[in-house]
Amino acid sequence: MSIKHNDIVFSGVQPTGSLHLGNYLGAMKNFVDLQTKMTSIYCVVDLHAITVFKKPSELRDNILETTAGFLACGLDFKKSIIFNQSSVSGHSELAWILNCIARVGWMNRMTQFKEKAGSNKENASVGLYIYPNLMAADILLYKATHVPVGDDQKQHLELARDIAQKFNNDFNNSNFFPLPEPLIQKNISRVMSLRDGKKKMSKSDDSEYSRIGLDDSEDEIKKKIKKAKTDSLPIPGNLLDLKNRPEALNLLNIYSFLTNSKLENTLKLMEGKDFSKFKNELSDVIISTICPIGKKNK
Ligand code: AQP
Repeated sequence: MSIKHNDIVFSGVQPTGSLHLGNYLGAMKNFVDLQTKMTSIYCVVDLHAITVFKKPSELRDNILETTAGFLACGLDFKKSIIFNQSSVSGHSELAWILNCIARVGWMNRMTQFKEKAGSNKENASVGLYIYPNLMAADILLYKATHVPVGDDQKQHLELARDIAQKFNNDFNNSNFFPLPEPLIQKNISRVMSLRDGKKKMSKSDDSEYSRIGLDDSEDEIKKKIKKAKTDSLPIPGNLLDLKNRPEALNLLNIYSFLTNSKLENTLKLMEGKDFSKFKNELSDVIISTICPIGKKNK
């Protein structure tokens, strides 16, 4: 990536629960790397968190916990701007203007709304439906050029670009908003649930066993990895044989990313092993990455 002097990075994390391995590998790790390369703005996006009802006391605790998680992961307030979204009224003000730019047809294509609203769309909040416009406002308010996010946010980033482009066209000012570029980790863009390899790891999943929390103890990590869903087949030697084995692929992907090796090389190294042995090694590499963060957070 070539960096220009006026590049600005922006990203946000919802205070909806404790940060997990997916948040860290998909987003936070990139936040930390970028803070020494360009002007960096990171936000705890509490207005996004209230699109689904939250008890005010729980929300307050989660805002503090997410901010502490930012610092424990390595964000440094001397290098990055770190703040809470609702303390800057410009986010909501620009969101309203962008609500008038975005088209209903565009919103109807957003897959995350369909997933989060589930079968009871009529009962979902309007906020959940137009959440991507607030996300566009978060980014465009600072004229950010780069947005580090997990792969699940790619569609929302594309929408932010469409909104910026339409605004620039409507008001005859082709450079008013830059078109923000997503920065998505190449080798691990989406960490999946430990209980279901087709669902992403998520803070709001009912099962604690679906995710590794950044403040989990060594014992908790070992227990969760031991219980992680796999299948009865041993580890294959090539990528093709991982097809239709999403849980196996997820664990092998996490191991490869954390050991800085290509998935193909991990498969060569682990070929023929059964998952119980591999899981011990996986626990060890997760513990050595995650536990130092958890200790800083205490
Ligand atoms: N499983 C994941 N793999 C890779 N990246 C992920 N991110 C989230 N889950 C994964 C990235 O983390 C950043 C912050 O996400 P967020 O907490 O603001 O919202 P989210 O994507 O909705 O995350 P959750 O954990 O699923 O929260 P809930 O359960 O509250 O909806 C984003 O860059 C996201 O891509």
